[in-house]
Amino acid sequence: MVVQPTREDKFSFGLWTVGWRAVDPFGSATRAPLDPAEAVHKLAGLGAWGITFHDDDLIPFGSDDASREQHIKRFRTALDETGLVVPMATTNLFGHPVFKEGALTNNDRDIRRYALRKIMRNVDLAAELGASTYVLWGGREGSETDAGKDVRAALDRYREGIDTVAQYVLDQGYDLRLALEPKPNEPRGDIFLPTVGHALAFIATLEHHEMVGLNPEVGHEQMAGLNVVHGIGQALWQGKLFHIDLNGQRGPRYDQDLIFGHGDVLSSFFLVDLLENGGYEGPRHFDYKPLRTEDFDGVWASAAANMRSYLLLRERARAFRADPRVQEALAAARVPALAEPTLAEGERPADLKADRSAFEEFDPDAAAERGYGLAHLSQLAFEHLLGHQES
Ligand code: GLT
Ligand code: MN
Ligand code: MN
Repeated sequence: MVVQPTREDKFSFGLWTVGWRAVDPFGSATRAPLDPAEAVHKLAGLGAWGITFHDDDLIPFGSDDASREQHIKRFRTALDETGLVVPMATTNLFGHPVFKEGALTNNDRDIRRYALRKIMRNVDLAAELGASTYVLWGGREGSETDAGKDVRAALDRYREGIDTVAQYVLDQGYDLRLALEPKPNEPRGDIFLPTVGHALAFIATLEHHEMVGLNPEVGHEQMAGLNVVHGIGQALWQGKLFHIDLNGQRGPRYDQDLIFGHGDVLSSFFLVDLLENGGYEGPRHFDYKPLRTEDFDGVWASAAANMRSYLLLRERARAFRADPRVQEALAAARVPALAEPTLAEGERPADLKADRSAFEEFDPDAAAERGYGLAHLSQLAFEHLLGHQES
């Protein structure tokens, strides 16, 4: 099988991913800056479909209006030359020291107002470039000490901030939806909206909740020790999977941003299976960091690797679903039966109470003897993942 991504696969990359210069808390950059126009050309050449950016990735912080226009123009030209699209954009609300205590939840009101203006300016650019999703990752929204932050007031301000951005989008008539990205920690000791679940609960309180969803990141859920397939499954179930950041992570530790598939492989397999069969039609966006050891050849090899991982996992997931032994095992485990409502149509609680077969005549000990065959089923998944099919 030849593994070659195409535009139809909807693979996209953040400018900050391939452009990461590999500065870490212990060492300086190992790579030179990457020209955004070159990133566009290289990614298009590898078969990617889209590119995303923070305002400051494209236009260095503090640029005057004339050079801002120049940067945008160069980028636009590269997009036109390659046909790459901009499906999503976001704001850097974490890099500059002004955001050290937060952006939308900073204790200082003037900084919160500045953060909103910074978002609004890049929302304009996102709309101009045709983006349909605007991501908000609150990396600096949080604290290291519980003494210095009133959590309830912070959530009031967070809600006010998101409501204000949503209102701005509506007032401008932009065709944009907002996607919040949860993360448990790093760079803050503890970040607000740490998981998919926290973010979903928060969104329900928003004025324009219908236009706000999620951009979950694989590694961020795993940093919290959670099952990312369940988190993303719930986001899908609630109609809130607006976008996704695919990458790899090895359990609860610092944010590794590994190549997709290079963390928990089995979980990546089930995640691809879910995305492909769960009705998600948005971008397959990679938010990873090329290893610090790599030169630019390694950067492009790693960008290609993300797409290859996805395509290979998709292939394996398809083979898994198509295998008659798997279908048999799924039926034996009664997986399809879970789709059947527990109560009959029109059945009331009183009817259930009157159904003697459900309780008085039900034999729990006999029912407890049924096996589900999950050892067999999960081994079939594992073997398909390894490319093995019993002949
Ligand atoms: C930052 C973070 C990512 C977010 C980006 C969006 S920036 O690199 O680690 O997870 O998706 O702001
Ligand atoms: Mn990350
Ligand atoms: Mn991310």
